[in-house]
Formats: sequence, C-alpha cells, structure tokens
Amino acid sequence: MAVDKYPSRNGQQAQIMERKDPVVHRNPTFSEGPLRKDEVDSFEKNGYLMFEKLFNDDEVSIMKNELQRTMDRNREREADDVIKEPGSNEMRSVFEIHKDSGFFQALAKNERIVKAAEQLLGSQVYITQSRINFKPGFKGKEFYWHSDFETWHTEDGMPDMRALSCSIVLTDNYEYNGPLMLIPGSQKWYVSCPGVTPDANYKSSLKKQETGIPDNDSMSWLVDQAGGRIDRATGPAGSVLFFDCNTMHGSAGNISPYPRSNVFFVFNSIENKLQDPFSGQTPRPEFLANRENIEPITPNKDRLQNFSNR
Ligand code: 6CS
Ligand code: FE
Repeated sequence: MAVDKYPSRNGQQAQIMERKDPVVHRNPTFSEGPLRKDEVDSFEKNGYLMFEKLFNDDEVSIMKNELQRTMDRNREREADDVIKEPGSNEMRSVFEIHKDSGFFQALAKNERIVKAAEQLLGSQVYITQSRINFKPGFKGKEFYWHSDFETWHTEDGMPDMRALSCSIVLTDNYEYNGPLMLIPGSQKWYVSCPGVTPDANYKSSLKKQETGIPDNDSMSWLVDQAGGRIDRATGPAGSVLFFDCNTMHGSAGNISPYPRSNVFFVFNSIENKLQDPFSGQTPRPEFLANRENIEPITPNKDRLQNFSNR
C-alpha cells in the first residue's frame, strides 16, 4: 500500500500536522483561468473563495426548479444515496446528482466553475462526489466540524490534498438559516482524528458524523490560528463558494422557516484518483466516491437554459 502521508483514526490520540501538499497547484498550462491573481492568493491564504451571484437570477430559477424535481423524484425512494435528517423523514441530501438528470450533468461541466477548479488544482479535473443538501426550515440538522479530506483520504483512498468543493447556493444564505462556517487558514493543518472507523460508517455518518471529527483542543487551536475568526458563507442565491478539501468547516441546524439548499460538486485532480482506502477497509459505494470510468471533464460553455426541463 502507498505510504500514508495523512494518518488518522488509527487508534492514536488526536494530532495536528502540517499540510504536505500545496493549496494552489500552480501549472502554467492552467494559469490562464478565470481567477485573478488576488483571488488565487486569497484562496491559498484562507482556503476558500466566494463569488456573489456567479449565476444570474434566471439561471437560479432554473436550478431551483431542477432542485424541486430532484426532491420530488427522490422523496419516496428508499435508497442509500437519499439521506434523511436524523430523527425525521425530511430529506437531508441526495448524492450523485451529476449522473442523474441532464441538467445537473451539464451544470457540473459548466466552464465558469470547471475552469476555476482547473486553475486552482493545476490539471484537468473530474467529479469524485456530488450532492444536493436541502437543510429544510425548522428541521435541518447541523453538520459538525470536519475536514472533507480526512474522510476522503481515510475512507475513500484519496492520496493527496488536490481536490476542492464547489457549492452553488440555491437559496439565500443568511446568518440564521445554518450557513456553512469555515475556519480561515485551517487548510494548512491536518487534524489526525482519534478513534477508528466503524464498518459501513457512511450509513450513519451522512446523517450525523461521529468519527473523523476533530477533538476540542485541535478545533480551538485552529480557531486561534485564525485570530479567533470563524467565517460564514452567506450571500444571495446564485453565489458560489469554492473551498479546499482540507478546510475545516461545519454548519449549525436550521430552526428558521427558510431552507438553505446547495448543490455541491467535488472536483478532484485527474492526477489524484482514488486508491484503496487508507483505513484498510472496503471502499465506500460509487455514489459517494467515484472510481468507475473516470474521464477528465471537457468544460462546457452552453447556456444552462438549453438543459432545463421546463
Ligand atoms: O462523507 C462524506 O464524503 C461527506 N460527508 C461530509 C459531512 N462532508 C463531505 C462529504 O460529502
Ligand atoms: Fe463537508
């Protein structure tokens, strides 16, 4: 098995280690991307970058319509890729949407987001995971603090930190409807988590993550290194957040009447394909971690209107 640069959940105590990979993988072939130098530098420093209204109101209304169709199609479906909120039958997430409808397939290839991902990751990219998070009003529960990479490395065998999430905000995100919170600069540190991974952990972790979460001391240390700052991804529908795979993030429950729905695409470098999980366990299912028929994305310029089902 490959050397484990980022051990975690191996029965040891929690530990903070330095990141061993660059945050921005600068590559002259992809440096002419859509992001300005100050935007690239800001992503490198903070571990995330938000664009207000990267998609306009017409595009957002198409996306919301598709979101509703996805919800309606999946509501009665008992399947592993449809996740319900803990303690209720409300929908929490639907996975693998980039293979589902023609619309989300096209959105995942939209050049506005793909070219930014290529520029930051310094290579062609593919989608390793996608999902919609619904965060319904009143009933949407929290996502506890975590680094996505910690899970993707340990449970999915993602070798290096060379992936990022692109979250397209489909409802206005306020301080009070459970927006994503991020710790600036946390992407530079890897929190090796205590405990071991239970078998088939994903069956419970997608509702409520209890393994692969930082201990309180490491979490406090990360917030201290950020000067006590915890940032929030608030903004109008159509805004897009890019965040590094190792940025520490989480979100609180939503007791407001307003849902907080997002589409997530996780872009991984084509040079960072999944291997065997570093936990030594069997790989998670394809709907969470794509391994089959991996091809780099060809960015698509087409208008989203062309793919709408309306
Ligand atoms: O287990 C996973 O892959 C997912 N879980 C969380 C809480 N965030 C990232 C990812 O979608
Ligand atoms: Fe996450």
